[in-house]
Amino acid sequence: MNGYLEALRPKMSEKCYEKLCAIKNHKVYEFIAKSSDMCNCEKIFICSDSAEDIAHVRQQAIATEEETVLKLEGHTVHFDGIHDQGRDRQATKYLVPRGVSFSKALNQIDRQEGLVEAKGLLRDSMKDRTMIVRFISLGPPNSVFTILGLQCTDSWYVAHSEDLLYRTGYEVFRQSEPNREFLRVVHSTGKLTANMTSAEYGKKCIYIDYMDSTIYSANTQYAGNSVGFKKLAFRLAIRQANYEGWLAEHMMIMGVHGPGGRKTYFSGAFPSACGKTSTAMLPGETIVGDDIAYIRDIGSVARAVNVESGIFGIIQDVNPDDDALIYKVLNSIGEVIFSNVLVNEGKPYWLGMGSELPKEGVNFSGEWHEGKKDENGKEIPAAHKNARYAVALKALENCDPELDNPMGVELSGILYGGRDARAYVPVQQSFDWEHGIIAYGASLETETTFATIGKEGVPEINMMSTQDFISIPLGQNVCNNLEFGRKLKKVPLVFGVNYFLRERGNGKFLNSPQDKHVWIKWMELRVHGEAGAIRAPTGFLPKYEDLKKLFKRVLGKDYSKEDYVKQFTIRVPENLAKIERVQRFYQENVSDTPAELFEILDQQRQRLVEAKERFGDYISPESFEW
Ligand code: SPV
Ligand code: MN
Repeated sequence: MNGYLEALRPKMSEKCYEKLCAIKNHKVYEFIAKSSDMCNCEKIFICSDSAEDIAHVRQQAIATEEETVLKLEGHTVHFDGIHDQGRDRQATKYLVPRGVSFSKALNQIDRQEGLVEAKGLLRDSMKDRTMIVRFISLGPPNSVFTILGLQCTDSWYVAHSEDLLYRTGYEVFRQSEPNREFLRVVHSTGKLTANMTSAEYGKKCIYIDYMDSTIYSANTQYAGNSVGFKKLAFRLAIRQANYEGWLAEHMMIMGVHGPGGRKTYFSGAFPSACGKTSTAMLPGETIVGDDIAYIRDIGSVARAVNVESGIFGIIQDVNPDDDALIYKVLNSIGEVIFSNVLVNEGKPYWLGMGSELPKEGVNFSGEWHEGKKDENGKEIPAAHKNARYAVALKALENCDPELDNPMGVELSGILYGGRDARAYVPVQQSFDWEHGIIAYGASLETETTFATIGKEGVPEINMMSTQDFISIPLGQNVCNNLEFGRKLKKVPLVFGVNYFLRERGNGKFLNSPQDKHVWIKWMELRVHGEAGAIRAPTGFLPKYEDLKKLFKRVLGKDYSKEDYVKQFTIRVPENLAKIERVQRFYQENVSDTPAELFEILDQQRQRLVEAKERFGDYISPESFEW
């Protein structure tokens, strides 16, 4: 008899014990037993993913008041604490063994010290509570992409969210060989307030122990910090990908529908709240995933899967005009967990939903009325900007049929986009793989958003949009990306996009949110060699005539030459300043930066300087067209 199993038995029903015994992996028993011991839970619930177990999880989330039922069937709402409304960068740290050097830009703590702290915070955290055990398959099960995950949590809301967002994994664990590896997460919301939110937010800790493939999360409920398979397991997957020669990326995946019924797949990396989900959701296209992709070289072709099977999306600005598809789902019967919205008479409301909001209700601050102030005298909005919805992808009519293809989908293009008010044009194509990875991916600059706790609008470098999740030396990450493409026979085209370019002088956005649809259609044509381009110093730019046709066809809009010139003018001083900032970031923070990064940026600088000598500081795209 296994000692761990024996130790766990008194905390479980006979049924749960049987479910656990059916998994023949003693490391599973060991992790559950150690978590149970540390957290001192009263009971353990093993979720086998049967309809009955899944219903039980949902029902418990409601019974414990972590979620409240809304009017429409299948809808519930969950609130996180007022100080727990986004990913917490300060509280998220890598446990780094003594003597190992990690890039300065990564938040880290000595491993031993961090383990003592995390375990101290989790000690006795589940006294009088049930610990829920969930098994998950990251990526389609039984495929070369599959990574298994196991989470122990005391939050029924977290366990319920995992249902909507991930592929179930109990059966995969059951059928796996006894020594199958898996990622481990132990999470506790910690002490609770009367509103069922984490009370001790000052003691929040999200520690990543990559030596043991384990994540410790305490005193938080916000899904990005607590749903282990979202950004927590992602950090470990990036490390595994590094050793095994594939890529784990913060990318959406979508099928773009082109002429003659063809479908071409793209993946795209954007920092949080920079248009990733809305790109993947463009009407008329199909979505494979909106947040995390694993990409492998299979037969010298880049193939990608969605790690998840649902969306934990930002609800702000989801309205019938800008996001019709998801708006419909959020207003239909079916399972949805809303978080941090405003609730009034059983109905959820959010900012930018396209209709008026009630003047009172319940929100993340508790009972709310218009004009209510927080502890610093600041007015509390009706709903949080980072309010979200969780839905299964299969609930969407635009879900791509290849979602569960164990071989993934073939990527023909990859895009990188940030919140860049000043420099980059709305869309451009790189000269080659290396140029794209360095000038668009590694140089991705953005402004901080409400998706992470802290000040908004602070410009920063966010390499490949994975800066918050990279768990290997940053230079190594750049090398891995460079290497990956070099080995492919069919190299995806690389594009840089920028939905946030502002007009010089008046600061107005130069594009509407719908314009991204034109850019993606242009990329699709480029993949098939059906659109021309202009060779500018920063990449290939679209030609006016092609965009004009696309604006008409896709959006029914007339696209003026004047708008084109404003949007696609190469701003030399801004581009040179950007290169300076990127170089400085790597020089100061990333000791293992590959020389190639500096070379490619130097070449770009050179091209810009030469163009400036010929044409001046601000160069119309048409100057390059000959
Ligand atoms: C993001 O912030 O990038 C998200 C949401 O996708 S979460 O990671 O869950 O915070
Ligand atoms: Mn994300």
